[in-house]
Amino acid sequence: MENISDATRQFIDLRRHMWMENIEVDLRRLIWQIAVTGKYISSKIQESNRKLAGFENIYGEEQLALDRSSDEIIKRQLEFSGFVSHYASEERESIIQVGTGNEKYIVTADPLDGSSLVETNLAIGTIIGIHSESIMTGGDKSLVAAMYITYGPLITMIYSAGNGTHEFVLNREGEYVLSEEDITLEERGYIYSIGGLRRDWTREHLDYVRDLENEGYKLRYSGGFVPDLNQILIKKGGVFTYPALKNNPNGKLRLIFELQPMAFLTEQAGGMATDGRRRILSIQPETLDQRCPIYIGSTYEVEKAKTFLDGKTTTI
Ligand code: AFP
Repeated sequence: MENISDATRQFIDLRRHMWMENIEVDLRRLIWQIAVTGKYISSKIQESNRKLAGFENIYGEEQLALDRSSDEIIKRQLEFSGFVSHYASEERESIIQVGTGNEKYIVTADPLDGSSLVETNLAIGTIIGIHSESIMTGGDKSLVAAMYITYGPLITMIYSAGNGTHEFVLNREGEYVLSEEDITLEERGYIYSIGGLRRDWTREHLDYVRDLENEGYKLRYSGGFVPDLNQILIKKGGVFTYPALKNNPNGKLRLIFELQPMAFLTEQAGGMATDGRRRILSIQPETLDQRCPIYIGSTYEVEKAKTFLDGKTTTI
């Protein structure tokens, strides 16, 4: 969309922006319906008690009541959507039918990523993928849109339907208004956000991190994928990585629920997302809960990782 003045920009809400972007009407409505769940989930976070729910999610992790209630909020919204046939959630063992089964879209969600941070009052988020076909075919084939909602000092929502990545902020009136259009990463940045324990890193990854440190990169890591990547998008550069570990070659983050949507948004912002070698969106999932190493952010840092992981570059 042609450059718009800041004065005009603040009056462009999410629905108007998607209309101006000529996004297909059912997809516009679905993105808006999902964005609205951010308000309900935010209310849950505000009122949440600090007790654990006492039940486990399918990965055997103790989960907060918030994970479950956030998942239920999204599921209920999708059941009444009219555009969604199936829903797959990080909090559920299998994909579930939420419509008649003939609707246009399949939605994936990490309903509340970083929920272990709630008690520390750090920012957390919801990650959404919107697919037009089976979610087991790979992001390049199935993903038509992606979004995340960040619950921080402000509630912000970033979406892409394949024509750039755009940020909205939830205002006092409860409307998502455009705050940044066509987010575009620089070729490189100066932030690195690195997960996993140093002692568990491979030699190649350790050499990569040391090289970034020698170049003066600043460490920014909160333990929440959504705010940690959001910082890189909003600061226009840098890299987030949760690598393959010595004792866990697939790392920690989930390909379908976390990495595919974030890779879609980052590529739409001119960045890259790989497992160290392959584009995330080119990887065909083998299982619903498949984990995958991730290097995501501006091109310089992600391409640099590949040279280290291929053993072509080392720090002597
Ligand atoms: P939780 O959802 O269990 O808090 O995990 C958050 C997360 O999946 C992702 O958001 C972070 O980037 C990553 O785990 C942090 O993992 P570490 O705690 O091992 O650093």
